Amino acid sequence: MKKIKTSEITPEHLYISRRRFLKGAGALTASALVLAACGRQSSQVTPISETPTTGEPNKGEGDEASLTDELGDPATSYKAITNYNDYYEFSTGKEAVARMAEDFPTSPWKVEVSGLVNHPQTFDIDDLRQFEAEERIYRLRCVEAWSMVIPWLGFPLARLLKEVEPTSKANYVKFQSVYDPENMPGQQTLPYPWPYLEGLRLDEAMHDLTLMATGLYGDPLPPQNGAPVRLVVPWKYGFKSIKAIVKIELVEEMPTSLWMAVGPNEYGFWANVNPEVDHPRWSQATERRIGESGRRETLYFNGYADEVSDLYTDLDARKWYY
Ligand SMILES: Nc1nc2c(c(=O)[nH]1)N[C@H]1C(S)=C(S)[C@@H](COP(=O)(O)O)O[C@H]1N2
Ligand SMILES: [Mo]
Repeated sequence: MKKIKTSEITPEHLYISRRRFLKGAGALTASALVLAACGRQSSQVTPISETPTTGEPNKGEGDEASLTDELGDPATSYKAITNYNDYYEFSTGKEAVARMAEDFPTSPWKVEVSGLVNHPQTFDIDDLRQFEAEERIYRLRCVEAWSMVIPWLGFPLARLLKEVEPTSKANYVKFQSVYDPENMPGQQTLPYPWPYLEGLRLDEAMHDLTLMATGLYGDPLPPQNGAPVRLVVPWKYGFKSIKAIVKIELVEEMPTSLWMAVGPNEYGFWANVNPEVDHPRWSQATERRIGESGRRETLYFNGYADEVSDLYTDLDARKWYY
């Protein structure tokens, strides 16, 4: 296997923005949620309770360049992040999702955490908002070879898992999205084994980069991006970052994700971004960064190799993907 150099560990502060938000981030209020669901005009944006040290998050056209990831690449515009979405519960049309998800009810909402844990617990979404939210500016690399830079607001999944205490038998974490065909037209029309399921190995789930995201650009997550809470695993292809989570289960065996059930040769369990392992139907060597012209080279582990490659010393390089 080709070993990735881990000599230069990226200090945490390079990928964690210095902007921190108060417990229960005041942004996540019912009124802000309503605004997020009613379309966005800058005059309507509810200010967050604690003003970020870098000033109000930039969501206006053209202002986003002031926000960058740790590689210096500008955050993708709020408009693109919220209007170009993969969310098959609504539609396969990326530009149709935002409108179709507009009225999707995300409150009340509960997340059940169960399985091989000492303290199973069902969290109300408001309880989850008590986990101190921080801003993480991550690259998102879709398996279809487009990418974005997204300023999430959220908390490391590890914090939640520590509260429920996985037992020694727990090897994997299984995530389940909401099943709500009445409000999700794709669940009626698309022939997939709903609900959307995903999984991580326990050490991947406990990694500090693995985020439970509740917000975007300092505001609550809009429905099309997975409100009220979704996973973000930035070194894996985007389909691992499951939206609208209602259940998290600690299990012994590797779970079968929706995409493994649908196309095991195309969308495997590991799905680590790897420019050297092509998708059976297209190259993964380069990608199209939304908002840019031309293509850019895809990075090993989507640019997070220094942080995560040690998790995979036992895995064959090809398995990074499959
Ligand atoms: N429940 C659910 N989660 C999902 C998906 C989906 O169709 N349903 N699509 C995935 C894919 S393929 C990608 S690339 C990302 C896109 O996230 P974004 O729309 O917030 O950019 O969400 C992932 N999470
Ligand atoms: Mo995707």
